[in-house]
Amino acid sequence: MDSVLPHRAAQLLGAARRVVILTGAGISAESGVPTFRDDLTGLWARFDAQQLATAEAFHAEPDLVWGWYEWRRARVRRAEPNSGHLAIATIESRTPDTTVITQNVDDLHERAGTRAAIHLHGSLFTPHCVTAAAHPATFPDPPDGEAAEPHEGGRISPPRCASCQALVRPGVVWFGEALPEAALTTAAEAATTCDVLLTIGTSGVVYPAAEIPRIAASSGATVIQVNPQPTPLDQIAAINLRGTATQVLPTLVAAAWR
Ligand code: BJW
Repeated sequence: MDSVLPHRAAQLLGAARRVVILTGAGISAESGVPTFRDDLTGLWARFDAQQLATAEAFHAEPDLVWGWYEWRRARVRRAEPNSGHLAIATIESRTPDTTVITQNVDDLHERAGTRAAIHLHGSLFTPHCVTAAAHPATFPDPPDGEAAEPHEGGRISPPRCASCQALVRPGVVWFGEALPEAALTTAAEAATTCDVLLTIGTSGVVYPAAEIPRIAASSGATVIQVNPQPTPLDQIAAINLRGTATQVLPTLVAAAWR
């Protein structure tokens, strides 16, 4: 991490009245939740996440796709928020006009104390049936413990909707599907009016989420990026902090409110 820019980033963050924080899979990586564009591990390495996360894949092979999501749901239940998630909750407590927007389908922001994260891509924990009515589905959590988890690469039949008997699908947004309208509108409005936007752990290649930092930059906000790797957002970020979420965020927050 550059030694001058973190100081400037901390000054800007500490002085900001309105903050937007956009997170991607990288914020949860150090909690043991794999990022989306890393290679899948073990048996899942035979598949491409971008191909599994589609309605077409679910309709063609519902057991395969549901099995993948059940495996991920169990893995997230076992994960704990990391110091990056906790630092974000601290920013909210210091700057009440903070909006946390996440592309993640896990619940680690909530478990770290974030009050109302906007989930642009839905949640692993809100399955619903495939019909237009989208009846919510409830079914038991998988049993606790790694040994009891759905096994990697395993196929599991999705349940049927209690109301209409249609297949139940994960409550996430797949490619080609519309994002929840209210969530997207609120996120875009917050980006238009913030002083500082922190973008953390996202590759910045999936739209319309990748538009959010661009909206903030073109509305006059300072964009600060936290990512160990370069991304297309480097060009619009005023400050690029090259490090992982747990390396950068606790230090940044401590320096902002020293
Ligand atoms: C660390 C780290 C550490 C690692 N610390 N950092 C404009 C242009 C081009 C295409 C489009 C466009 N507008 C729309 C599109 C099409 C498409 C799209 O964007 N395609 C592109 C890929 C080309 N978008 C859509 O289809 C969207 N829908 C849509 O536009 O609908 C229009 C419509 C309107 C009205 C009616 C109908 C339709 C939907 C997008 C949905 C995305 N869904 C997914 C799956 C969710 C469910 C699931 O999880 O299974 O969301 S795809 C996947 O990508 C997932 C993620 O949320 C999303 C973003 O990924 P993310 O979070 O950035 O993760 P990674 O893995 O890519 O990156 C991790 C980063 O972390 C890396 O940079 C690492 O370096 C970093 N990192 N360790 C900090 N410790």
